[in-house]
Amino acid sequence: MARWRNRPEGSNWGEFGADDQRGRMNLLTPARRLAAVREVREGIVFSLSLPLDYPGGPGLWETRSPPRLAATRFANGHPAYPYHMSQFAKRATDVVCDDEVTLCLQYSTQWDALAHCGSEFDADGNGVREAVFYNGFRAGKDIAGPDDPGGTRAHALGIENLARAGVQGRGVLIDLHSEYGREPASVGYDDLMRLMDAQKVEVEAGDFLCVYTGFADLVLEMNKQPDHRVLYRSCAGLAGADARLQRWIADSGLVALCADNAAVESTAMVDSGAEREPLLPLHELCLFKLGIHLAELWYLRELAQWLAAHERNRFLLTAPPLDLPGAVGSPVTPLATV
Ligand code: UVW
Repeated sequence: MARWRNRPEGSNWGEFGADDQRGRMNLLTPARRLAAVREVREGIVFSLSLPLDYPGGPGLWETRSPPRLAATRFANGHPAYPYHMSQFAKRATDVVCDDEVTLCLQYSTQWDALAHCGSEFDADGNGVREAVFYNGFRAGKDIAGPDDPGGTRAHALGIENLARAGVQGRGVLIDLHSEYGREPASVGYDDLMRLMDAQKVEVEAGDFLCVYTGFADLVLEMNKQPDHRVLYRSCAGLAGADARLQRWIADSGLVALCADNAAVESTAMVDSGAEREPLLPLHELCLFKLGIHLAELWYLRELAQWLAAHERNRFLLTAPPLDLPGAVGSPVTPLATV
């Protein structure tokens, strides 16, 4: 049975197949990967991750807390940290440590899976809005919460779909920090096009657009004592509610938007006068309507500086998430090779 009768206006549901769970990653073809590899000229690599215990303290979203490491334990409760192999084989000299982590998957440098954000939308055309995700997958059944049968798990649209798509392609960097510094700015279509023109940035189908705002640099400077009031009034974000920006994202063929800020888009809610509307319109457009993955809190400063100094803005990006079936996000250690 079809999963939906109505699809949201401006969405591409069904266009990559009725059961598609990869979204725009379908545009990341072998030809696009070869084009990405051709951007490697120096063999210099940049790690685009923050240490995963940043920002430090309570996360930028209330529900996210820093990673907690602990020793794994034997059945008798003894910690395996360190354990002397001589306990098992008298002559052995090995000393081994084993640990585990409680990790909020979107606390720090991360990918959002398509299961991360859906919307209240009447997909079955019965006049009632239900919680639904990209390509019509349903909350409660396909994306199950703690009170649903079997417990919390994205049975569809989980991060494993991105991991298995092979996240390696051409990154293209736009530098908003050079224009706005740390002033809060909501960057709409006109400003983005002006800056892309000035920086000679061209985005083609299959590209990963990386947005450098300086936000993660500020996070690092706060040295694990993040001042949320300052952070939420600093640096640029995309103006997610700008209809022309939305159209450009839809038409550009980009496969992902990756930023060094907390949400890619600016988080001040825009009131259009509609009775109901999304708080995060770019999340709605990308994750829910178009199957475009979002990535946040990447560390882009050194890459941005190197690219600017060499009058370049393209590179090979390698950024697979964890293949953790059923998760709605993942930490990532992206690499840019120039
Ligand atoms: C939310 O949208 C709540 O989180 P993120 O910006 O990490 O995707």
